[in-house]
Amino acid sequence: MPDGTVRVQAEDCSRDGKNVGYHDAEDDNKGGTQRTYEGVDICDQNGAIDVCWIRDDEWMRYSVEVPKTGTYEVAARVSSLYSPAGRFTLTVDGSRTTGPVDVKTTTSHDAFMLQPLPETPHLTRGAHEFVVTVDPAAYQNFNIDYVEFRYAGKH
Ligand SMILES: [Ca+2]
Ligand SMILES: [Ca+2]
Repeated sequence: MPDGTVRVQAEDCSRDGKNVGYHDAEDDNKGGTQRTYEGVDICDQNGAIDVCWIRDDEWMRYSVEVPKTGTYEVAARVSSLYSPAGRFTLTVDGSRTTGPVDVKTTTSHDAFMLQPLPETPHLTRGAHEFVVTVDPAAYQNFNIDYVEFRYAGKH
């Protein structure tokens, strides 16, 4: 990874429990991988551990530590055999929203692609929080492996 790039694994969303760390449509982990004691759905797709079974108005909360102050390009590694595949927004520190992002088909749930997000948030060095929220009005059937923050300069 280039210097200044941070990856946040989708399956590592907050462990503060349902409706605090995440919201999921059902209380069981339909993917059956990791965290089988709670409702966030985690799959193992040919070695990519991801959040799967994404539906309705689900969301996941994350923390991220960025190494330096500046502008960050944000991208999500996603997969779906459907088109449309889904739509989500990413909100940093409770207020700055990027998206909505229409997930592009990757031809298979096992074929992941890094999809860039439209905005480049300015972040100060240190800890931040972000939430990935899927659009309840859109058809949702995609998987997410990780979100990547790539340092893009000081401006
Ligand atoms: Ca789900
Ligand atoms: Ca992952």
